[in-house]
Amino acid sequence: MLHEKLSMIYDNVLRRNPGETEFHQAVREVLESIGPVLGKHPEYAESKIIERICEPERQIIFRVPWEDDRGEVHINRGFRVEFNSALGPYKGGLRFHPSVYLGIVKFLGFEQIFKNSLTGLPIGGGKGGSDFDPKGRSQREIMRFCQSFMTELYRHIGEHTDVPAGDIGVGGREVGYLFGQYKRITNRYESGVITGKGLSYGGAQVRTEATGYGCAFFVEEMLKARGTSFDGRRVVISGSGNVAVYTIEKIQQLGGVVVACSDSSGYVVDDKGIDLDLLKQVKEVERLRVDVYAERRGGGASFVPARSVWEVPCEVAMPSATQNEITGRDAELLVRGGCIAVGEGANMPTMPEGIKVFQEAGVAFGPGKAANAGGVATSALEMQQNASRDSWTFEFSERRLQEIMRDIHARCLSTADEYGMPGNYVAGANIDGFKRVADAMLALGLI
Ligand code: NDP
Ligand code: 2IT
Repeated sequence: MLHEKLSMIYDNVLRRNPGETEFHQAVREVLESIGPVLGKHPEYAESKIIERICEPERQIIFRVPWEDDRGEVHINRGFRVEFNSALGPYKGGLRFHPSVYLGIVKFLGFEQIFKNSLTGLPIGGGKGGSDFDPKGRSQREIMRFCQSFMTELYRHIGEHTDVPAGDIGVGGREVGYLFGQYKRITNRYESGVITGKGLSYGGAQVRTEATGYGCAFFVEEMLKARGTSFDGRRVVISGSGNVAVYTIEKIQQLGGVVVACSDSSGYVVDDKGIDLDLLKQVKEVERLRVDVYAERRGGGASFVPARSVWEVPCEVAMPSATQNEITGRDAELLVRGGCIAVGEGANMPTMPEGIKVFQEAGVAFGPGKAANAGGVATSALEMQQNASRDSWTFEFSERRLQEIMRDIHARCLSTADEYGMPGNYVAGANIDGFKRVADAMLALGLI
């Protein structure tokens, strides 16, 4: 339930941003958590900090024309929402997926403000992308699209202004093409303008692995807080992209058994545990669908088309595909199947009804803002290395990531305690993330 003042603010957000349902959902979740903060800090309400946070500092929408391999012209739409720069340059990924529209970019940008704040590093919040569908496109088509996208985006970004990275549909290959075009247009080798770069041209160790590894570390902390661990536990993961693959890798190192993963065509179950080398070969190298994994794996592994992976019983669930993929019913199924912990690798993968089911059942629920913050945190470490023209070892970088995830976990718990909601990671993450941004905004005057 919303505090009266917050309810008015929320109604205003609905009125000012019609049709942007994912953005409404993301705002509502934060507003539901911060009621108690307003009681303690009337100065936030007096200076309309919340109304200001809900309004992006700048929103850019642009045309992206490109030609496919047959010479046909296509027009896509590009977006960059520069949401909040109180803590540092706007920072957040780019998503290329046909479902992208302003409401998706704004929900992601809004969440990114609080996530980035939680990392404790000097980064503001932003997000961008396009409704371009990379599926089935050749390497040259992808390159031409990235070049056209950057030909407009370059004027809005910079290492001190706005620093994009990857998200769905944007990985190392796309970041390379984007950076190459930025460098060419500006005639500047400005490494810190984008993160997720390849190791041969300014990328950082562990950035590729960071979101998945970080999410596994976060869930390990939640399990530890309950006196248990991943050891021998049955884990189900959705997706089989960047976040999913490196979540699986770290969970296997921590002793968990990942028995299922998915993509938009369906899911695979492999009770002996996913063969990660095979999964990487099929998904990362050959860019094929998960059914090919089941086919090549043979005995024991099977592919289930067009169904939700959440029907597979598990003790730990790690949604790592997309928003709103766990419904209230999925959550009930998971709880009945013995699920004790959920770590959101994806952004907002659990619907509000699902979160309620998990929390009421006493499941340790790690929201995306906290659990998947390792990706952007390691991006900030990449910016740090670029600024000092240095590069750190894999071991050192992974240690930094683990410390950051432990710190986020501890702050979520202590903030939830302080506000009388022990064990509520959603409240802890939203309140802690909000306070740091709000304090910076107060200090900076009316911005
Ligand atoms: P990838 O593009 O590498 O992988 C996405 C995976 O999710 C694919 O398996 C894809 O299947 C599946 N997927 C995507 N959209 C849908 C959909 N609408 N329905 C069903 N399955 C879908 O992206 P990432 O792994 O980078 O991102 C996954 C999630 O993690 C996103 O929510 C992203 O915002 C979040 N995230 C990513 C970070 C990063 O550093 N990359 C950092 C923090 C969060 P298919 O190929 O069939 O579409
Ligand atoms: O959702 C996210 O945090 C990301 N896609 C990563 C953003 C980044 O700037 O590394």
